[in-house]
Amino acid sequence: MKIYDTKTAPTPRRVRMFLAEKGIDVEYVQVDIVSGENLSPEMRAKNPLGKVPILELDDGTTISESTAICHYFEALQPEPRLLGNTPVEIGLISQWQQRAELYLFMQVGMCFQHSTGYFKDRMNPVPEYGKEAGINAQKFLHLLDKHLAHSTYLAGEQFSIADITAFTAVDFARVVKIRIQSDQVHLQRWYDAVNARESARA
Ligand SMILES: N[C@@H](CCC(=O)N[C@@H](CS)C(=O)NCC(=O)O)C(=O)O
Repeated sequence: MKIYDTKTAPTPRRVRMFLAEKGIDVEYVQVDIVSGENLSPEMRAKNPLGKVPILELDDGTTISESTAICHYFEALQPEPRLLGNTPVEIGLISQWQQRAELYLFMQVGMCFQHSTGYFKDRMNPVPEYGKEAGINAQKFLHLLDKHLAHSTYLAGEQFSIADITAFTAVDFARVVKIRIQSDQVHLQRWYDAVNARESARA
């Protein structure tokens, strides 16, 4: 199996970090998204949306969408569990994963794409939308800081996929000058703990 990856992009990093937590080694094939290699007919045959990451199995099956790839690997090798074990864990992790995805990761991504014009060769950037998305991301960081005052990780005492999604979003947010504020001490404590994990280097 192999994963089509872009080392500098935040979404594929989520999968690399997930696999590093599980100790799973996979062959990575680098795709140059700046030049649009991801939009070639060959890559669109693997993912019609023309996005990375893409997991390609030995029988040719392709799975894209980073969380779907993570679900595949959790089923293949359940331990250490990053999607939860008990019904309550699964529910809470899924809740925080979706919140981190929709209200943080996506907002940071929209802020980046619409305020920098990085992909202006393939989309129509709307700077006002980018600005609003950045404000939304900052609001969610504020909410997370309050939540993390009484929770070790996003979904409780257990590190999970939700932490990976939020952590990679916070790191990438620096590109658009969104940073953890000096008074967000609980968020900073959580960030430092996740950043100290070996998987954060993946
Ligand atoms: N929802 C998708 C998002 C994938 C995505 O947007 N990937 C970006 C890199 S972070 C990409 O391939 N961008 C290239 C482009 O839009 O042309 C996932 O979770 O995998």
